[in-house]
Formats: sequence, structure tokens, C-alpha cells
Amino acid sequence: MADMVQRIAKKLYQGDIEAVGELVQDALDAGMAPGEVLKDALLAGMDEVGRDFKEGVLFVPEVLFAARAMHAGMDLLRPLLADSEIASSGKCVLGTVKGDLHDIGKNLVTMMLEGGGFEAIDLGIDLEPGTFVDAVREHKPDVVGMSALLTTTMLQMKATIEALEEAGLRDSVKIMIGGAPVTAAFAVQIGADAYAPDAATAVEMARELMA
Ligand code: B1M
Repeated sequence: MADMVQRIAKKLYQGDIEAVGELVQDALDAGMAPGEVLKDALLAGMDEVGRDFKEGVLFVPEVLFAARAMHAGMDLLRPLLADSEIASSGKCVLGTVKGDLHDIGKNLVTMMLEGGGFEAIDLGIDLEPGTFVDAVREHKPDVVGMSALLTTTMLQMKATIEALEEAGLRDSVKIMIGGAPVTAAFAVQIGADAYAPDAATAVEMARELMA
């Protein structure tokens, strides 16, 4: 079984979507518990992808392929996992703020969060502050994530936090922000709880926010 786990994690790291699907099915056929395949093979593999992405060993395309391979494995496991086994690390809603159409980084963060065991609900791009407010009411997330790539739109992060305050929802969530022009100092300035410079750190920060 240990060999099988390592092979799945290795193929996931390589972004081999087909092989991950086949190997996960083989592991299940061999009697491995779905929860074990998830934790020991898929999540462990994605953790390694996250580490190497952060250290500059892997780049965006490789991470996207690994995330897709993760999805291929998850598609097989999801129907088999008991609710307790699939219990997520936490729930995040995230999106790109009003006026901003950039979504590559946000998509990567979403996929890495899913790879890290979070339930990640992607709200899309060009989101009015009110859309975040509605999403918090509807999904009751632990973390709200905002992405901005423009110096002009990053100010919408502040507007969104204010909208959450006005709706009386600010204290029910943790807020994480990111995107090329965003900094840790800006996060403090606008009252966000966390800033992540990249998708791998976003997973680490989300875990810290849950702690
Ligand atoms: Co635009 N664009 N763009 N663009 N674009 C930039 C951002 C820019 C820096 C290019 C430049 O001039 N050098 C510049 C912004 C300048 C500024 O504000 N200071 C710019 C501009 C000006 C514009 C337009 C205004 C151009 C125009 O029309 N005149 C226009 C604006 C449209 C709009 O949004 N309203 C525009 C349009 C576009 C395209 C549509 C053509 C396209 C976007 C396609 C898409 O996203 N679907 C595009 C692109 C691709 C870029 C660049 C080239 C690449 C962005 C990207 O995807 N990077 C970008 C230049 C650059 O960054 N080199 C540029 C890869 C991605 C993986 O990185 O998004 O930084 P990034 O995400 C990282 C981290 O930031 C972090 O993790 C990610 C992964 O590690 N992160 C988070 C991101 N979100 C996070 C959230 C978190 C945590 C971490 O928590 C929730």
C-alpha cells in the first residue's frame, strides 16, 4: 500500500491526470480506504507541490496540472467518502474584486485551497462588495478571500471589508487578501486578517486562520 500511495503522490506531482485516475482506482480496488487515499496520497502530494511552487522549483503551469490531477482523483473518491472522512479543513469563498477581471492567480489559489483540503467556493471576477456579503450570508464560510491585480481595484478590498462590517458579518469570517500589487502592510491598513503572496502561502495562511 505504501508503494501505491507514493506512486499516486508522484504522478500527482507530475500532473499526470490519467495516471492519477488509474492509480486511485487501483488503490481502491486493492482495498485501500478512500480517506487514506485522500490524505496520504492526494493531499500529501499537493502539499509537496505547494512547497516546491513556493520555492520556485515548480511554476504556474505545473501547479495547474497537478491541481487537475488532484481533481481526477477526487472525482473517484468523493462518492465513496463518508461525510466524516471528507470533513474539510474549512470553508472559503473567494473572488476577484469589483472592476478587476484578472483570475489566473485567484483560480490557482482556489485550486490549491481545494488541494489543501478546504472547501473553496469561487465567486468569480469583478465582484461588487455586496456579492461577497451575499456569499457570506449564503455559504457561512470561515474565510473570505479577495484577489486584485490592479492598483486601482485593490481599494475595492477595503470597500468590501466595510460592506461586511455594515452588514454585521465582519466578525463571523477571517479575511485573506492577495494579488500582485497587494502587500502585508496594505492588509493591515485595510483591516484584513491575512495576506498571502502566492497560492501555496494562501493555503498555509488559511490553515493558520482556522487554528
Ligand atoms: Co492585466 N495587468 N490588465 N491582464 N495583466 C497586469 C496585472 C499588469 C501588472 C501588467 C503591466 O502593466 N505590467 C497591469 C496592472 C498595473 C497596475 O495596476 N499597477 C495590468 C493592466 C494595466 C491591465 C489592463 C488595465 C490593461 C488594459 O486594458 N489597458 C486590463 C484590466 C482589465 C481589468 O481587470 N479590468 C488588463 C487585462 C488583462 C487580461 C484580460 C489581458 C489578462 C487577464 C486574463 C485573466 O486573468 N483571465 C491580463 C494579464 C494576464 C496580466 C498579467 C500579464 C499576468 C497576471 C497573471 O495572471 N499572473 C499581469 C502582469 C504580471 O503580473 N506580470 C497584468 C499570473 C498569476 C498566477 O499571478 O495573479 O499575481 P497573480 O497571482 C498570484 C499571487 O498574486 C497570489 O497567488 C497567485 C499564485 O501564486 N494571489 C493571491 C493572487 N490572488 C490571491 C488571493 C489570495 C492569496 C494570494 O487570497 C485570497
